[in-house]
Amino acid sequence: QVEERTFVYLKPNTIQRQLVGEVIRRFERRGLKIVGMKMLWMSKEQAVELYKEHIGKDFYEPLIKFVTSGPVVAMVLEGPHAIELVRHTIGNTDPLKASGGTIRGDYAISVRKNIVHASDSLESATREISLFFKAEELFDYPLLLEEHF
Ligand code: YYY
Ligand code: MG
Repeated sequence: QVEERTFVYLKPNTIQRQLVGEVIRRFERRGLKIVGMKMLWMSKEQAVELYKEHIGKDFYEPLIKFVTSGPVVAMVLEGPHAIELVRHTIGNTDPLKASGGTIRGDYAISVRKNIVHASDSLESATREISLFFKAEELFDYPLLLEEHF
């Protein structure tokens, strides 16, 4: 089992739509461990750094404006193959392509406001976690139910 950590944040519309509990519940039900979590209002600088791979694309400016438009809930999730597992759990970027049963497939109607972000590789997970969390904000603890998953 490859234990991994991945970066996830619930986008501003998820807080506005009061879906925070719904979304976190799905990650918990999957068996993922929350090792860090906080509410924050992303600065323009943080958003630009997070989405630097998309600079210049047509959706880039509205994306930066949207993700800095209100508070978000950021977390680090841990588990076996957490990076890929979380990407499967959230579903396709485009809600039109996201299957029912995935978070985006069940709650999103627009690509930009697609509820949640998750790292897409080990490299991006490492980079994104360190962008938003200090080492002392992440916690190592046993999940007592781990043996049952
Ligand atoms: O990693 P993921 O969030 O699934 O998609 P990316 O291709 O990295 O795009 C980041 C972000 O940009 C996406 O969650 C919504 C927004 N976006 C958009 O508004 N329009 C697109 N055509 C593609 C992406
Ligand atoms: Mg991405």
